[in-house]
Amino acid sequence: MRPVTEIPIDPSRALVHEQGWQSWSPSTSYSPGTLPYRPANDIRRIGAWRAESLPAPDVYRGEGLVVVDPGDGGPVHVIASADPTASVPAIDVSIVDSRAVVSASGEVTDRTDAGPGGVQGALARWADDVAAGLGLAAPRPAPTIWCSWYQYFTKVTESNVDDNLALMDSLPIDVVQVDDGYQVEIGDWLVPSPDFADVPGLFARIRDSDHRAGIWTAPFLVGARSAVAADHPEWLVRNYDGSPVSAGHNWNQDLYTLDTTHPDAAEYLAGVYRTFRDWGIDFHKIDFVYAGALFGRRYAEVDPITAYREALALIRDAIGPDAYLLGCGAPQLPSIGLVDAMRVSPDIAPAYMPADGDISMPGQWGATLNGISRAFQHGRFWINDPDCLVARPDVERREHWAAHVSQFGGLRGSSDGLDQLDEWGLETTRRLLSEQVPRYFVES
Ligand code: 9PG
Repeated sequence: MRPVTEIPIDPSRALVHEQGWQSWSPSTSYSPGTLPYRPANDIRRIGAWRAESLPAPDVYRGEGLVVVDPGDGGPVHVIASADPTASVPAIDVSIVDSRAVVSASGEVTDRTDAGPGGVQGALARWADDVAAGLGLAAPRPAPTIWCSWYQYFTKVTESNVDDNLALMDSLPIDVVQVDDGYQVEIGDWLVPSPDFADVPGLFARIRDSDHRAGIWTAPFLVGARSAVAADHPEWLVRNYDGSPVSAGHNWNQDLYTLDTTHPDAAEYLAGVYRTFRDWGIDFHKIDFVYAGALFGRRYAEVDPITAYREALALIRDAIGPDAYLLGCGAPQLPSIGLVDAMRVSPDIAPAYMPADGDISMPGQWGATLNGISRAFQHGRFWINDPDCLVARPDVERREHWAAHVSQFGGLRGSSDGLDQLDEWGLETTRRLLSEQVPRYFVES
């Protein structure tokens, strides 16, 4: 780490803001003395944190971006990667007496901002400049969606989707998005699970019912059990000892990374999305995409963030310019300019707090913190997705979650089994999907 600056602060009023690496990574502002959220174990770190090691527990770390509000009336400092879409240095802030001591692992800029709105106002003005520098157009408005995940999870069946299709006539839903569970394995996207007799037929029925068709994939993950892993070991990103790079562990298996710089792997992935396009799918939730930016040895000698951005361009090319692209589990800054919408939070859950206190895991508390902290991104980099509304009676404190979605939801989605909704749930779903979404959540 190299020294960047030392900022005098009033420790009783100062705030330090950490930007987390990807959608699920904790991202919030802290008062000095409050310990920042950290991963519960090393396997979680692989997905949620960029850096290969973490600083001491009382050191704040942003990935590519931190903000220090000194709390003494002086200007707010936005300390960010000098080139946010190309490199994401770790930026650490230690509080030493009445100073914030900032260091970074790469080149950063220290921008002082005396404008209104505190941390979020300063971030909004920084984001305006980043977007202008890249020549970004205003994001296109998001469609409303129904998503299968938060009711059925991986147990979803073809008839679950049909049953919900039959119940949505009174709701303003544009896209029916089938989430994880239609496929037999992670990586084998065109092989259906036994619970889906006819995947293209299902998407045809979705379209016949006057909805757009949406699908979930995790394009850069290869499950250890998949046919892709067995048939094409040469398509995996490798460590320098030759072992496959770990992209984490989920679905009871180890996860590896598809090397999209390998021409055959790239052709395979493009073929998957061209097939989906032939099936009439024009909404894509691409998930766990942090995997495409992991460190490792690739076929082409490009840095991981370049590999990631080229892989997103490859997907965009295959899905077509008009398809709507939602990033999830996605590195935030390296995705700027490449997605229409971005999940800015960990997963919502019926439970308010995550089971083990790791707020990168499902729960409303972490989702709410991130949705607030990343409000400045909305309208500048993309449309913010705070995660779906869940409004059925077994959702803890459901009024709070609905209020959050109403205030910070750019992409509006419903993810209940519609037969589970009582009158409040149905009314709230209808209202939140109908609301006009503002261009910005934070004015600059
Ligand atoms: C499908 C889901 C849903 C959801 C996504 C993502 O192991 N993990 O750390 C972990 C984190 C998030 C997660 C799953 C596992 O959820 O955010 O909306 O699409 O995948 O599997």
